[in-house]
Amino acid sequence: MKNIPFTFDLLPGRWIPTEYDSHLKRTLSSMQGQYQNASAYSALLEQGDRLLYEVYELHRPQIAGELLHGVSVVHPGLVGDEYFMTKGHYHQVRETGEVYYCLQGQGKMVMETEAGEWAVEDFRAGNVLYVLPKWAHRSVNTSLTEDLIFLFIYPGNAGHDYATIEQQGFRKLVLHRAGAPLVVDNPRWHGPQGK
Ligand code: PAN
Ligand code: ZN
Repeated sequence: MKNIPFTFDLLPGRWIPTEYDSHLKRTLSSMQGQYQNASAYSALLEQGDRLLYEVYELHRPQIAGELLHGVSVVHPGLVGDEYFMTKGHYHQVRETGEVYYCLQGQGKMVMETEAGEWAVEDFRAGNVLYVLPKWAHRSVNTSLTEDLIFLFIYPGNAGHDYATIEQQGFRKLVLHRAGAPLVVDNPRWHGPQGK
């Protein structure tokens, strides 16, 4: 971690920061229970623990005032008819938002709140997506051939709550139907009290 002002480059066509402190790789086995089609999930896992997405982060202190940032790459693929996607999370400190800037590819950001609202917005190269405070968010790559790549920036004190989504899932799923993404209700979604 640097303690003087610094720059790095994001180069079109490569889009991996020229400097980063950590490189996280998430594979299929870390998504147990998140895909609707459990038998498709098991069958794919038997063929190998596929790499679903990668996160390149620049480390900063995890305190209010700092801005944590980096680049994520969600690879293309399907589990049954559900696209490769990130785990998704709420921020531990609910009153913290996040800015996403799509560098390459296409996808959907699936979002919802604990108050019952939901939204699904497009990722397309060059667009900026603002995730409001209190909204859980998951990035879905809806291309079957190209990586979805984006820059993210969020407050240093945000923290991550993965457990809520691991337990209840998202209200909406994005499926590959008739050659295109389709947003449908998640039949297995249940709220905090099983609602
Ligand atoms: C992003 C995400 C990143 C990976 O940096 O953490 O894209 O997704 P998951 O955290 O859901 O695995 C972000 O939203 N940070 O707050
Ligand atoms: Zn986030």
